Amino acid sequence: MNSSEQIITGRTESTLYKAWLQYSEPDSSELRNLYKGMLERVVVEGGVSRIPPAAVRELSAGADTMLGVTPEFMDQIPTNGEGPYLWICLHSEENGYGADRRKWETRRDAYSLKYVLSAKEERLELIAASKAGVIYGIFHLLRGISLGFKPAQWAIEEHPVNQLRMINQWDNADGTIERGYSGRSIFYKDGEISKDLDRVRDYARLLASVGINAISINNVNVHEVETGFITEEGLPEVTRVAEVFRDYGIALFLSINFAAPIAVGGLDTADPLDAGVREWWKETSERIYRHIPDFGGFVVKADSEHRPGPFAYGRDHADGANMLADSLEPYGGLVVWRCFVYNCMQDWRDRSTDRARAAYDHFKPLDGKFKDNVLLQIKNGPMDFQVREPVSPLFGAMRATNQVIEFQIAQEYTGQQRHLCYLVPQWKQVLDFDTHAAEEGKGQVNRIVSGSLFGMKYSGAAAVSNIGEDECWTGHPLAQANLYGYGRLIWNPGLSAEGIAQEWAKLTFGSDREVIDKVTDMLMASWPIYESYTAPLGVGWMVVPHYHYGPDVDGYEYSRWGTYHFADREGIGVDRTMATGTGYAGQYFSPNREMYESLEDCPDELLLFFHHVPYGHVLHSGKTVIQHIYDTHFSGAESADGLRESWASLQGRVDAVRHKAAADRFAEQAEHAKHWRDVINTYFYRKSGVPDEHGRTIYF
Ligand code: GCW
Repeated sequence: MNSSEQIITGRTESTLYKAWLQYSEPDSSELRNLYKGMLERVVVEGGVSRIPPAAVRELSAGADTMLGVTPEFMDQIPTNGEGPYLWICLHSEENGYGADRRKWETRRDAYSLKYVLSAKEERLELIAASKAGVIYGIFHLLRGISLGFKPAQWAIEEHPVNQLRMINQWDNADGTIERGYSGRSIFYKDGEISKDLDRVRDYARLLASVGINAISINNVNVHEVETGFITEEGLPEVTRVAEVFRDYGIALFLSINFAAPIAVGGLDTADPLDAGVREWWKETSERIYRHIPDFGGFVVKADSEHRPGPFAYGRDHADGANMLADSLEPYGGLVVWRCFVYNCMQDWRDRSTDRARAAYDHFKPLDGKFKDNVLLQIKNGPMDFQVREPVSPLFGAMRATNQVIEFQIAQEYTGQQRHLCYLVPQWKQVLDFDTHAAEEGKGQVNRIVSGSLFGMKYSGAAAVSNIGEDECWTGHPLAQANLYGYGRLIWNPGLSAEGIAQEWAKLTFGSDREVIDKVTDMLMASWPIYESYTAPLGVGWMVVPHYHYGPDVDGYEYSRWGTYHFADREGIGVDRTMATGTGYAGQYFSPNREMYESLEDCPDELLLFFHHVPYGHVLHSGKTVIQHIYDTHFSGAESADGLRESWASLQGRVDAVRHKAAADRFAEQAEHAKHWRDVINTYFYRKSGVPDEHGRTIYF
């Protein structure tokens, strides 16, 4: 067995499985020779035992796969003076960043990579502030070699912008995954944690390679078996998973059931102010840390979509979160409390309730009431991961509360990994959005979630994963770009979506320029394409209820979920203005609130999120709303077919297995986009009676 086989513990041979860790060699023979020499001799200051075994394994596997060399690890600089070498130095606590640094300090994860050439020697230096930093540095080194970095490019000083860089699994113990589109869970089988965690280890490698440092391993809707993970019986199994992630510098979190004191604690209440309940959580945290000393903490969905929470006892979210935070505090644990709280039993006849308002209305009044180790996890938009939403107005509204942004890598409403929808441009747009919570140019969402704007103690991002047991992990082979891109973007929100796409394409498919360019273009075009043939102008929903794949324009119209478009024969859209609507626009800071309030200034792509307008309303683009709907749906379906053709043109340039896997998805997308086109166009033609200016086929 060679070292790369030891490390890729799952299916060794498949390009689908290896994702972006293919490790193809650099094109130029000069670079190959340089790096071969460098990776053959690795000097570790203080000895190889100082750096994490995962770093040693990754370096060995990467050097072997990419360059066919086996590194020799040494304690001392070679005295024979011959040839280049890699030098790794891990700062100790004393000469590093101080013994009392916080666990989630971004500087803790810092590293530098520098090329040094002198008369005496030639070496590449990796200096890291922590064990995790060594792992990140090694992955960066391997990535750079594979991307063909020249020596001069190694002048790198890195540390992440966000402390908490988290993944949320919505996996259930029965092996299903809520909103999972890539097969069954890699974590659970038959009601328990999988015996074989090899695949989980390979997942940890993928995550660490893009800088992820935290993972919650069970669904936020916590069912019976998972409620027991925090008991004496459950913890030994959870500990096995924690060990796998610990190796790669990733902290394990659990989603907990707020009613656990009743469900598994034998108490008759879960009231957060009850002394017995508080004591039970204290004992529970103590027990968890006995098994998992570096446990990250709890993720909590409470009083949301029928999950239990503090409301049942007349308490608020701060009471609930702070009780848990008290129990975790002695160990440095965190409570990640989700803000996805709204009335999911709404009456559609009631026009005064607006689901978009809910998170702000619930949480803003509690600003400053949460303990230091509580972080509020806020979905990027006020509704629920639609193809287009405004940014949640909660960002910036709370100045004294730790905040984490929540994205969904899983494409629940964006094609379920059967359609291509590269979401990094959407996330980037959200992070770049200026909330105007601070003076000109300083109120961007990314400054709020990084904690820098308000000087918060904890901060970061979390995202719902898109992986499962599929050979390619993500259903659609190109959906791997979303997982990769999430990690890269939250490590450094300054990166461009296009740069990330290019980097991913090259690492994944090798150095064929045509493949890289075409795949990058396809990724970059994919979100606008998906938007153009689905729900128009920010109105959202229009999907098959519960399932969320495919069009059903009125599917959520008369339901209890608070998700309406109000289309009638005159017009469409939700009036969320302060003047005549639900007042939601008023949750933003000026001048955003005025921009959204005004029919003239509201951006086209969000028009129907904020306003109810007649079909003849003229957009900034110069088109009427109805003609825009027809035009985008015709062109969107055509562009989806264009994606299929672009991919077909790469046949022979991408290996047959991956080509076929993605080609099947593109064929489905092209067909399904036509279905979307026709359902939406017909619906609006029937409602409005306005024909298409260009006389194209609309079925009626
Ligand atoms: O998007 C909705 C999903 C639910 C999910 C919920 C949430 C885990 O449809 O499946 O439940 O959001 O975020 O809690």
